[in-house]
Amino acid sequence: MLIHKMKRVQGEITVPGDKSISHRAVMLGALADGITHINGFLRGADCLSTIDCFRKMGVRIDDNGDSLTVHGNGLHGLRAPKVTLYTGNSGTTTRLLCGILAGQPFDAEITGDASICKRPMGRVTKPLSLMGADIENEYCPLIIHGTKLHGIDYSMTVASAQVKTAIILAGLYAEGETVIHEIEKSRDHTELMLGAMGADIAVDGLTVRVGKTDRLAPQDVTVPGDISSAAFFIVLGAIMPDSEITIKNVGINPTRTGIIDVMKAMGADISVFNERTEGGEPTADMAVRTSSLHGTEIGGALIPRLIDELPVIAAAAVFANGKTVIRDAQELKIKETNRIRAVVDEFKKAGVDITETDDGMIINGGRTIHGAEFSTYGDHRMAMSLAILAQLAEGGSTLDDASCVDVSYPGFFDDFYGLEK
Ligand code: SPQ
Repeated sequence: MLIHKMKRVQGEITVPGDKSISHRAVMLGALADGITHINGFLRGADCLSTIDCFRKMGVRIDDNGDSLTVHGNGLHGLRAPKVTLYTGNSGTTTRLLCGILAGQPFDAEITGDASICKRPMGRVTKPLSLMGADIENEYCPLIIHGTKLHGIDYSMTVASAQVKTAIILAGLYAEGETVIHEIEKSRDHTELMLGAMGADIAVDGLTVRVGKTDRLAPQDVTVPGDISSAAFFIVLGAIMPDSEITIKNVGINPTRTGIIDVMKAMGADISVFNERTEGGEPTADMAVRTSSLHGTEIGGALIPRLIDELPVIAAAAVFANGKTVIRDAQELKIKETNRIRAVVDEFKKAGVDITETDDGMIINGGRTIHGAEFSTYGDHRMAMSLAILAQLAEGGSTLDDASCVDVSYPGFFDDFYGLEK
């Protein structure tokens, strides 16, 4: 795909629903006693994989166009799937399903696409096995022999919401209390949703406690726009000349807003307004204007708050004066692709002064770059980040495969080019 270069961008957009919240709304709705209506659900390929897996376990899910209706079977109402559960490209579906399936009275097999089959599942299967789970393999296909579980006191070794959530979900079925200690605070959508549904769950700083739960009360969910999708427009609006973009209805859960903190630290002109709470999640509108950016340092507790935004933040750093250092981001190596290697290799093609490090990258920004023939590695976030990088490159650029944006943002290029003025 040829990337069209825009002169300036102006206007208002609404990004699709939050991917993490959409997954959780379907999963927890399926386990609730009764009906859950989900508004603003993300119809991206990953969330459609989640729907498909639960339908295969006997859960009725109706797509009404503007909303989704999940007819929950209750915590003990899932049925043994007759076929392998296929999770596509979705790490969230794969890992969270492990937590749910570990305590069921049936066996199930899970697998996904080529990228999923390379992503480590041991980070989830190991703590689950401490709870008594019986799971074959550390890479997909996983064979889960459902069994009785017991609570554990577990100190996490990685900052990961997927690992935390898998243990929490298994904890709903486990005898006794399950206690999880996080290294850094990761996204807490599961805890918020389960709390609202009456689960036995309590959060104290970095510690989450879950007790065996008999019943989840259905709660209608309004999914806010995904800040990980808004991130592309936050960076675009800041780097393009004579530009201003308003992004409506974006989730601003503090476990997700690292992108705003970092872009502001780099000098971006961003305002966040109309702050409100929708469906238990903080939500707001935001506006971003052409900005003069400078380099920054990103690491530590900030990383889980912006992990998925690092490729596009790297693009912002290319157009910022001075040096940007990203550290403590080794988790990027096990995403849809190795996002450290992919960013470094692709940005180098455009002449960016960028160096790969063990846990991140160093970018010397503010220099002229040129267009290139970019590879997306089938990674949605790489495709969208490269489309933004190419905007200020001299000459044309192409993407080898842009269709992967459908994983989290179907219609991305329509919204993107719709802002051209
Ligand atoms: O679902 P998947 O494929 O893992 O998606 C990604 C993404 O870029 O969309 C990561 F590749 O987001 C993860 C995120 O990185 C979604 C997620 C969640 O919903 O719980 C948590 C993060 O992963 P992790 O491993 O840090 O918990």
